[in-house]
Parts: sequence; structure tokens; C-alpha cells
Amino acid sequence: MENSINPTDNEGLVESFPEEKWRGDELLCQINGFWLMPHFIPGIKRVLTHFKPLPTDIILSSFPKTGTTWLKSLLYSITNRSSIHSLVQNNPHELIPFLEIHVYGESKPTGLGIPADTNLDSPRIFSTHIPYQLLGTTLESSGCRVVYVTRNPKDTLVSMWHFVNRWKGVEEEEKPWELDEAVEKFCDGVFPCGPYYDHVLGYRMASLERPRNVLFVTYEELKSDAKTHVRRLGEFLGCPFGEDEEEVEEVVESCSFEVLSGHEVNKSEDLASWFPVPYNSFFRKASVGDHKNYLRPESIQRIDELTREKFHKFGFVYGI
Ligand code: PAP
Repeated sequence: MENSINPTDNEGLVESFPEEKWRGDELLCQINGFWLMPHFIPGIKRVLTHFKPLPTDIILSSFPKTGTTWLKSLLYSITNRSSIHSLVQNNPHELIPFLEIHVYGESKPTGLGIPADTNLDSPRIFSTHIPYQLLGTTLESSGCRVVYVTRNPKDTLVSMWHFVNRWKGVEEEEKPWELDEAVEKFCDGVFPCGPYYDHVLGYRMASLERPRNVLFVTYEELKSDAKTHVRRLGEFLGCPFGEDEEEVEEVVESCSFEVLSGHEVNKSEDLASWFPVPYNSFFRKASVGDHKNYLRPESIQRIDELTREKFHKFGFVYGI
């Protein structure tokens, strides 16, 4: 789909898009059917205007809270096997920059800034939460490889709810985000980068149409058989593992929640350099099905109905 953001509208046009409250009085802006956080819109616009991927680039795409941090550590380790120890000193988000934040974000007014300390040897790896419906034209233009990770909608919602309640302003001053409000907004699609279902389907369709360029992986399949999927990622990224299982095991182990969340850098209460949230908020529980400990049966039923309507009806039997 062509994106309808006028390339000359680089700054200050947030007001011209529909707005809606998603958490207390906080607003999201709707662009091409997706609800985006106003703070990130200038960066997103710059990505859509300026970013020209190289054919060798790897783009990790995801809806928030579906496994981005995990996949960052995996993609980094798979493509930089001799530097796997970097994960001990660096939060995965600082090894792989977000396009719309670290590369083209607010602090990079020219839209061309790549942080000097970012490891951007070829292949360059970037991440993004931008929906395929907005970024697809850019991605297709270069033949770069895209890895998309998704996660059960209920676990994604619960993970986001916890995460938002760790944001600096929310934790210290504002009222906590109520879970029922989060459910309501998730189902309405008025959720950062939402609707979740459209985000997932955009990349899923792309992976079906262009399987050599877009790999679709789920959090749950990675959890249940990480070794198989790490091998699959290696093949897809053009750096396959040999017969030796040890290398695969080392990658899986080094990127496991248990190991990663134990590093001082990831246990830190310090605020991340790019967003006012502590580094340790990217590592909470990492379990499949945790929503059952939080969501009311009526909420589960409501989301499951939506999942059937949005996914199952169209042949994607996932998410319940
Ligand atoms: P982001 O979109 O803000 O970057 P993202 O990394 O996608 O967040 O999601 C965080 C979730 O991944 C957390 O899930 P939880 O709230 O259900 O616990 C976090 O615990 C989980 N996570 C982080 N690192 C790993 C890992 N190495 N393995 C598995 N899950 C992980």
C-alpha cells in the first residue's frame, strides 16, 4: 500500500490526524488506520521519507511486547557469533537500533543519524514497530530481509499493561493504567501501533507473498523449540549453522530470558537512553499464557472472539 504521509510534512502535523485517548488523557494519532504515539510520529515520517534499505539489511519488525528484545539478542548473536559476549554489557536494544527512535527519532533532526556506537557492520540490523501497511513499499524496494515476531494477543496485552505501568510518569505521578481500560482499548485497536490484528496480518501476508524476504515467527514456537527456530533464522539470514549443535545451543542459551535478565545492564533500574522506562522493564516474566493470571474470563472470551473473527476466519489459526 502507498503510504499517504506527505514526504514534505516532516514536523508538527500531528494535529491534522484523528486523535483518540488510549490511557487516561494520553492521545494516539491515527495514520493509515494505525494508532501511533505522537512522540514517535516525526521519526516514523522520517523513516518513510528517508530510509533506503540496502539489500543486505535485516529489519526486525514487531508489534510492541511480542518478543522484540529477545529477537534483537538472537539476530545479533546469529549474525555476530564471535561478539556474542556483547550481550553481557549491552541491553539488546542498544545493539540493534530502532529506526524510528534511534536512527530517525526526535534527537536526530536530519533524519540521517546513526548512533556512532551502533554496530552497523554488514549486515546492518535495524528494528521497527512500524506496520507493514506503512513501511512495506520501503521494504520491498530493496529486497532486504525482514523478520517479524508475533505473540498471542492476550499475553501481548498483559505484557504491555505491565510495561506501561512502569513508565516513569505513570509509576511516579499518574494513576496506574487499569487493566479493564487496556482490554477495552486493545479490542478497539486504540493501542500503540494498533490495531494489533492489522499489524500482524500485514506482515503475515507479506511473509506468504515474499517468503524469501519476510520470515514470520511466533513467540510461542520460539519458546517451545528455540533450537529449531534459531537454525531457521540462521538459514533465512544467510548465516546457517553447521552440523554442530553446540553453536546453536550457545546462541539459545546466551539469549534466553534467564541468562539475559541476569546481566547487570538488564537488571538496571536506570532509565533507558531512548525512552523513560527502566532497562529492567524489558524483562518481566517471559512466560506463555501469563494472561490467565490477570484477565477476567469475560475479557478472555471477548479477545478470543475477536481473534477468531480477525485471524481464524481468514485461515490464520493462531492466538487462542
Ligand atoms: P518492546 O516491544 O518494548 O521491545 P518486547 O521485548 O517485545 O518489548 O516484549 C517484552 C516481553 O518479552 C516481556 O514479556 P512479559 O511482560 O510477558 O514478561 C519480556 O519479559 C519478554 N522477554 C524479554 N526478553 C526475553 C527473552 N530473552 N526470552 C523470552 N522473552 C523475553
